[in-house]
This record gives sequence, C-alpha cells and structure tokens, in this order.
Amino acid sequence: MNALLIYPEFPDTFWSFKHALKFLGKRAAQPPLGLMTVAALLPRSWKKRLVDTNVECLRDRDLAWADVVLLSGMHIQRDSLLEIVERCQARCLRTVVGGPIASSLPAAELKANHVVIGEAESLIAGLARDLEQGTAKPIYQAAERPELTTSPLPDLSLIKMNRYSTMAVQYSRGCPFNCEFCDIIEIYGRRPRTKAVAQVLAELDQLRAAGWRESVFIVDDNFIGNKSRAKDLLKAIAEWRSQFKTSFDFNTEASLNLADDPELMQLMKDAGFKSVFLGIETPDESGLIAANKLQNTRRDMLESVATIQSYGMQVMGGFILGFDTDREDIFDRMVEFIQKSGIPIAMVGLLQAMPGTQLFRRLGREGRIVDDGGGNNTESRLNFLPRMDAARLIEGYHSVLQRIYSGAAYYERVKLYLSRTQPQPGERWSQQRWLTRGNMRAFVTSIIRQGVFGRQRWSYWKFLAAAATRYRRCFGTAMTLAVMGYHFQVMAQKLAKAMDAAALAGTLEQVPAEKTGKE
Ligand code: B12
Ligand code: SF4
Repeated sequence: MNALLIYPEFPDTFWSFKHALKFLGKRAAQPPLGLMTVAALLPRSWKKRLVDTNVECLRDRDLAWADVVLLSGMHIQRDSLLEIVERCQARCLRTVVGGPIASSLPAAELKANHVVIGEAESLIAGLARDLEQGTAKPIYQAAERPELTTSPLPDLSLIKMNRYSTMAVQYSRGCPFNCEFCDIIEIYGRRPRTKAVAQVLAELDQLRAAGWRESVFIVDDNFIGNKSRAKDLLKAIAEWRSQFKTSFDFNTEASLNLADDPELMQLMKDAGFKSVFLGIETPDESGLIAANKLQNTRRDMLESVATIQSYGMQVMGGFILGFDTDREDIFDRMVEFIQKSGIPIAMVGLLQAMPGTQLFRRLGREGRIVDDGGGNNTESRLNFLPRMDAARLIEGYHSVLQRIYSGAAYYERVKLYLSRTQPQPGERWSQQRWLTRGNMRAFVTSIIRQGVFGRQRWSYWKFLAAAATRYRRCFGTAMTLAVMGYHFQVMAQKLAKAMDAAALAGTLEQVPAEKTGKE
C-alpha cells in the first residue's frame, strides 16, 4: 500500500507565528507529530509519504501515487481538511481522518471514508489490515487510552525538518486537573500517561543524529502532570545533554503550581528548559473558581510567574475573556495583570465552548450554545451567548489586544522579563548559540522590517538600545522576542481592521438574533 499522510493548512492566527517565522526563513512552528507517530505505527511493508501543507504544496502527483490518504488535524484546520478530502474523493481515493478534530466534530461532518476517534496506538494494526483487505469500517475508536510505552519512535524521515522552527517530542498525555472549558481532559484523560525515559532519550538521539540543534518543544498537555516522573526525566535529560558541547533548548506547557516546587524548577533549568506555557486564564479569582481552575487560586499569580522566570524560563501565558463572572472592569484588569507579569507572549482569546467539554454541556443545558465554534478563539466571534453584552465583550477583547501589543507596552514586558532572568555577572553567557546564520538573517530582516518600515519603529529602536546595553547579557533572547512581537503586532492590526469592517457592516455581535431575542 502507498500511504499518503497529509496535514491540512492552519489559518493565519495569533498561534501560527507565521509573520515571525518568515524572519527566520521557516514556514511553520512545528511538524505534525501525530502523523509522524501514525506513520511509524503503519506496517513496515507500506510505502509512506507525508505532505504538511503548511510547509509545502499538495501536488496532484502525490495523490496519484497514493492508495490511501491519512489526514490529521485540529478543529481549526477543518476548512483545509474538508477541501483535501473533497480533492481525494474526486479521484475516488480512500480517506482516513484522525487527530483532535475527530474528537471534536461528528464523524459525518468530516466527510471521510473512515474516521479514527482518539489515540491510535492500539488500533492502527487492525485499521491497516482492514484497509488492505478492503473491509475497513466507517468509525474506529479504541476501547481504552493506550499506555505511552506502546508509542513508537516517530518517523522523522518523512518531514522536511529545516522548514520548522522547533521539533516536537511528547513525554506525556493527559492532565490531572479539571478545568471546565478544557477538551484536553476529554480527549486524553485526567491520568497523565508517560513514556519511559529511554523512549524520550531515543527521540532526542534521533533528532541529534538527523542534525537538529535548535529548540525542542515537549508537547505535553501538562509536563508536570506527574511531578515525580517529570523529575526523573529531567535528571536524565540533563545528563544526556552534558555529553555534548551544543545541544537543544527545551520548551513546554505546564500548570502554574510549577511555581510551588523549587526542585522541579531547578531541574528544568538544569535540563535546558527556556520557556514554559502556562494557562493563567484570568486575573479574576471568581472566574477561576467558576471555571474550576482551582490550581490558580489562593495564590499571588504574579508572584508565581516571577518565581518561574527567576529560574531563567520565559513564561508564555494563555488568557481568556468571556467567563460568566467577567464584569466591565475585566479588560483593564487583564491589561494591568499582563503588563505587571513580564509575560511578553500573552495569548489572549475569547472563551470558546469546544464540543465535548463540560462547558459545552453546561451551556447546552442553559440553551446558550450557538454553534460548535471554529476552533479559533482569537477571532471576533463567539459560539455561545455570554453574560456580558456580546458586542461589548468582543470590543473589550479587541481593546486588550491593541493595548498589550502596542510597541511600548510589549517592549516594557520584554524588559521586565529580561530584568528577572538575565544572567548575573559571573554566570556563563549563553550568547554563542544565538549567533547562528539563521538568527543573523532574522536580525537583519528585523532591522529592516521593524526598524525601517515598521509602524512602531520608535519603540523598536528604544528597545534595541536597551537590549544592546542594559540587557546585553541576553541580547539573543531580546532579539528573538522583538521578532516574535512583530507577529503579534501584525495580528493585532489585522484584527483591528476586521473589527472596523465588522462594526461598519453591523455584524460585530456574531450571534444570531433569534438566539439573543433582540430585534
Ligand atoms: C504542539 C501543539 C500545538 C503546536 C502546533 C503543533 C502542530 N504542528 O500541529 C502549536 C503551539 C503551534 C499549537 C497551536 C494551536 N493549538 Co495546539 N496543541 C499542541 C499539542 C500540545 C500537542 C500536539 C502533538 O504533537 N501531539 C502529539 C501527537 C502524537 O498526538 P495527536 O496529534 O493527538 O496524535 C495521536 C492521535 O490523535 C491519533 N492521530 C492523530 N492524527 C491521526 C491521523 C490518523 C489518520 C489516525 C488514524 C490517527 C491519528 O494518533 C496519534 C497517536 O495516538 C496538542 C495537545 C495534544 N495532547 O496533542 C494541542 C492541541 C492539538 N491544540 C489545540 C488548539 C486548540 C490549538 C490552537 C487552535 C490554539 C488556539 N486557541 O488558537 C492553535 C492552532 C494553530 C494555529 N495556527 O492557529 C487543541 C485542539 C483541540 C481540537 N479539538 O481541535 C489541542 C488538542 C489542545 C487543547 N485542547 O487545547 N498547538
Ligand atoms: S490545567 Fe490546562 S490541560 Fe489541565 S485541565 Fe486545566 S486547561 Fe486542561
């Protein structure tokens, strides 16, 4: 069998990093690890090709080569996925769809011949056999979630590695917490399942052997879901790294209670972790309680963030507007919190009720669901009836983005973060790795685009001067963040234009009148 694995295109969103990636000569942030894992699970005798449409075109001759097409994706990739499925069907080519989208949407909506719901480790052998014999069923779903010790070494040979800015490695799936809006726990469960340390080291060896020397994202739902296992892994990674003169930096996602464990933070620092994404959600404690995000309550969240930053890790934060508890002052409070946090990359989104979540079920019971959402919570639309006036909420969301991504506000946060994290005199500088050819290219492009033609060039030059003097010990990080800021500034401007157009057209509210009861 010739199996063609296809990853649909992402729209241009806050999360795509597209505008910053161009500076680095990269086309996407990460490769499709789900498909690389599926490829490794397929029979060895099958021939495999992978096309990630985020970094390359899907050619007719790829489709002509294939006996079966396997697609993966998130909800947000639906439009591109459906287009590809249609293209395959026009050629009478069999399609199988899996990945998170298959858990979010009804199988019929995906239009594929076969849909695989959930994780694939235990069922791919049966699916492959059925495909070979022409007896494949419309839907496959594993009875239980697999142990990750059964997950294979992802097939790295199928991707064009240099087109990505980061490589992905997964250590665990699932998260022990129980946030109401979260679909992670619905898809991957609340018991963190981990790979063996040796499996992760084998993945790192594979990346090294393929010549990768840049950063690696540990794509766990919550890297510290099982703290004691995370510590074992970190010790092993630190030892593994010590064999080499140059090695990877790591980034990951975790919960805020990381700040409560100095040993864990120190181990992360020792293992080369440079950033961590935290779901902070809202500075309003009543919102956190209502959303059942209890791990963020009964603490000074700003202090927790500063503690993590003091271990040399950049904190990226996820924030949500639109909780039932949000009042008119939430927008100002959100901006104030973000500015004081020293979190340069603050991903602020509108609450979205993802199908399958506790939130979706509750709002359904309350008659407040409008549709299944599009998987993108950074555009000006809501898929439920909020407590606050919908137009006011969207307008407030927009104002938060404009304020936090103005040049001055953004660079202020970067400077606050750098002041908390830059190496102390006497500590070793980690400058050399930044001076790669790719980064030099990004630096020059940044000077031209942001410093010469950029709308915010005045704040850019002020920041550059500070980076070259006060923060020279972490100049590389400062420049990387300047480039990242460009993406968010472009996206905030795009959103502003879309908002103006929507306001002019009177479609800002995006909630059908029959649902709101308004004329
Ligand atoms: C890394 C990551 C990213 C990376 C991109 C990774 C990439 N190239 O795809 C970044 C940081 C850019 C990102 C962004 C976003 N992400 Co994201 N991301 C992840 C994360 C943490 C890991 C993905 C991964 O590599 N997993 C490892 C692989 C092995 O797991 P897997 O893909 O599930 O694959 C298994 C099965 O699903 C199955 N399978 C998968 N595909 C297929 C295909 C076939 C044919 C078969 C048979 C089986 C199969 O087999 C695999 C092995 O069991 C996941 C969470 C998670 N646990 O997966 C969220 C997740 C996928 N992201 C999510 C979301 C919502 C987003 C954003 C939309 C965020 C936002 N609010 O805007 C953006 C979208 C990007 C954009 N441009 O706008 C959601 C998707 C929810 C959904 N139902 O669609 C997830 C599940 C997390 C969550 N709930 O918040 N993300
Ligand atoms: S901490 Fe994050 S991953 Fe865990 S349940 Fe809450 S939102 Fe989901």
